[in-house]
Amino acid sequence: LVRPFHEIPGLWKNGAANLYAFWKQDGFKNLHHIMVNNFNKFGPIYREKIGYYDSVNIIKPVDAATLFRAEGYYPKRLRVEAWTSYRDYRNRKYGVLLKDGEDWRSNRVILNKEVISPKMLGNFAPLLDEVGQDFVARIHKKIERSGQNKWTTDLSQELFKYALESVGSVLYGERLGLLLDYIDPEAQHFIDCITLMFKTTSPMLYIPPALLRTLGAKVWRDHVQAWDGIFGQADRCIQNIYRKLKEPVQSDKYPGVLASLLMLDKLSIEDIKASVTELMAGGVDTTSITLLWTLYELARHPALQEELRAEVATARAQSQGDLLGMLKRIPLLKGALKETLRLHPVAVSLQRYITEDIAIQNYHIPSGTLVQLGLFAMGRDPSVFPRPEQYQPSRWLRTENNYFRSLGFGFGPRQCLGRRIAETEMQLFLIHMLENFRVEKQRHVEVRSTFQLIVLPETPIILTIKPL
Ligand code: HEM
Ligand code: 2DC
Repeated sequence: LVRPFHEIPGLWKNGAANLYAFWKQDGFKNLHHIMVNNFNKFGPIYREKIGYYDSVNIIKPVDAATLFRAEGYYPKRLRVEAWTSYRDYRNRKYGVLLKDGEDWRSNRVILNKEVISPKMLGNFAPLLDEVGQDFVARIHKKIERSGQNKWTTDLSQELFKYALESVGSVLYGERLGLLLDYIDPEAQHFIDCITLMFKTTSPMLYIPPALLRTLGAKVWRDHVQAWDGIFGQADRCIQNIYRKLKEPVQSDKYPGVLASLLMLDKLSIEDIKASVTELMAGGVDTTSITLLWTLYELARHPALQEELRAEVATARAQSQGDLLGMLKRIPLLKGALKETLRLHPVAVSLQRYITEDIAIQNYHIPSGTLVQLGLFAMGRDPSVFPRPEQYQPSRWLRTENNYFRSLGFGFGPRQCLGRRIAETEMQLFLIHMLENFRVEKQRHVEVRSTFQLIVLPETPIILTIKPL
């Protein structure tokens, strides 16, 4: 017997009161921890309304499977009003991240071929490999300059540059120059704007941006400034490529995602610009923070670090210079990245508006409901991952146990468009780092995380990098 929707446990009757309680618990920064507490309190399904944000929350892999079966032909996730409001305010088009329905689907199908198709890896990998090589050369230089044969630092700024240089080289087919000694201040400004954009988004998940705009609230003004900086820099990069395409000299080397889309001529220029801007902005904090967490875990697990180094050395030797061949021989390193995203997912949740009635945990859920899979909470649920507190990349090698558990990039046709770029970029980064350096950590204190739309380290992660 399936129980009715209104019997789902949770706090959903008074959105305003819940928003107040949420704010008192510092919820804007702790969404992921609050979700864990809610699952502990209410069980594997609960309903919640905070401000105007009303959802049903689930945590089990089988329930995730039910959710994604009901996502329909045009999967729709939670609309981030702050992001759409900015575009409406500045009269800019939505890219694939914010589009819905047929407009989303027709754009996404074309972008898939140029961005996430496995065929593109042969084009992307050499570009990303070069950036990885330049990164280790830069670190060697920093170590030399320190005069101590090691470098102790918070790597996050370096990783932001690495990530932007990587996504830039794939999108534009040329280097932005972020790993040089003197970098373009506008590129640095772009990086700062992305961080500010994410940070100012989270309060606006619960308080409508239209209201904040009317009130002239600082958070809205900062958000507009951040996106202005992002679009300004992306426009300059796009214009630059657009101008070059009009010149006659052309070579047969891969020209990058943007030039390929322009030459393909299947999307309008405005649509291309909108999605390329989203790809550029989406490609910085996501991969860099995941890499930072991975280095942190490797520093805390020296034996595992050596095991990975050995795997990489074998893969390098066996693949004999074939880059894609090498990437097929590093299952444990891929497991490490999955393990990082399990404990430190970029996205606290995955969400869909379901397009048919379903039953989850024996409750009826009507079509149209926003259902969220608590990704952060699932990664730490001991009934889903035995000994969840332990960082164990080898758990991913037993693929028979992985049913609806590896969801860091989302699922299905609406999953992360940057997934292949991100995976390749992160794998190559770790390969080069492991081949060149040992990463260590001073004191073994647990670094907590904070929610600024994405999950970030709450305090700086200080690592010591030593040449091998
Ligand atoms: C969407 C995670 C890196 C661009 C998403 C989603 C997740 C995600 C969970 C939502 C998927 C869903 O709803 O099923 C990640 C993680 C990354 C990463 C964990 C790295 C560790 C990137 C990069 C780019 C990117 C490097 C750009 C190059 C996008 C875009 C979407 C998206 C454009 C929206 C796709 C759509 O709505 O059709 N990402 N992402 N992401 N991501 Fe990523
Ligand atoms: C944040 O409750 C928490 O990949 C909300 O590269 C629900 C929610 C909705 C959409 C999610 C967002 C969360 C986290 C950040 C995500 C975003 C969809 C895409 C975005 C997961 C879970 C991200 C980081 C994109 C961002 C691209 C953008 C900068 C142009």
